[in-house]
Amino acid sequence: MTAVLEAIRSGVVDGQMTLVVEKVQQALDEGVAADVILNEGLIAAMQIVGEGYENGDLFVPEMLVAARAMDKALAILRPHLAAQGVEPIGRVAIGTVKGDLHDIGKKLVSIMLEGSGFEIIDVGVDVPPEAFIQAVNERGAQIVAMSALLTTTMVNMKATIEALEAAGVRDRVKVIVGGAPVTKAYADQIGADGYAPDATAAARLALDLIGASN
Ligand code: B1M
Repeated sequence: MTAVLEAIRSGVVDGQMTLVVEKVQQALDEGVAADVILNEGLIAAMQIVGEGYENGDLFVPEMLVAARAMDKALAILRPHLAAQGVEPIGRVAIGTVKGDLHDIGKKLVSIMLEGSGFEIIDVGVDVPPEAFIQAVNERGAQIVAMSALLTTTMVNMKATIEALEAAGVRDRVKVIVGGAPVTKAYADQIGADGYAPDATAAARLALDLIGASN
């Protein structure tokens, strides 16, 4: 691995946003391909961060600063990736369900999904079922990803799945759910296709569901 890619990778792991932005620009100026920067720099870094979080070596604040650094780097890379014709491996509509305004976990999940190669349609917070249906029908989402942080709003995951069924699009999408009060048992009970306890696991689950995991 070249020095600049190593600097990007360790910079993201350490959450050094300014350094990462600088190094991503330097790598582009040196002619490193955007997809190489994405895969060997950013995605590799988020894998290290995700593993650290799962092992208990890193905590949410570290994940958030790493995610913020990755987010800034992706903003620089996005047009270059598009120009290179790097096709997304799938399209995910992600939102926090109706009545719920918490968005930090959703943002982390989005970044891990984007880092894994998915195109993200962020439908926001306090999202009614119709907005998820619209993202499937009009924007071709193959995965519907719902986040809920409140015991009072997680029921809206079930309502959204029912609405997807009523709209005749349930068979066309995989539904994944997560958030602090959500459990695997609850996901099974409401007929979701999968549950993930954290952002790293959500990205792995999405890859598995579309048959793209290695
Ligand atoms: Co609120 N809040 N909050 N809050 N808030 C909680 C969730 C709460 C547990 C605090 C507490 O009482 N201890 C509690 C919920 C109790 C319950 O229902 N079980 C609570 C409450 C009660 C409320 C209000 C009702 C308070 C009030 O107004 N009386 C209110 C509700 C507003 C609303 O949504 N309608 C409210 C408001 C807020 C703020 C706006 C102030 C703020 C949110 C700001 C924002 O998001 N922009 C806020 C915050 C910050 C929290 C806590 C402190 C932190 C949440 C967070 O961001 N965690 C939270 C207490 C806590 O969790 N310790 C709390 C960090 C984030 C990275 O974790 O979101 O869990 P998390 O995401 C994780 C996983 O859950 C998972 O991956 C993420 C990272 O790995 N995950 C998924 C999340 N979504 C996923 C989707 C997936 C897969 C995995 O697949 C699709």
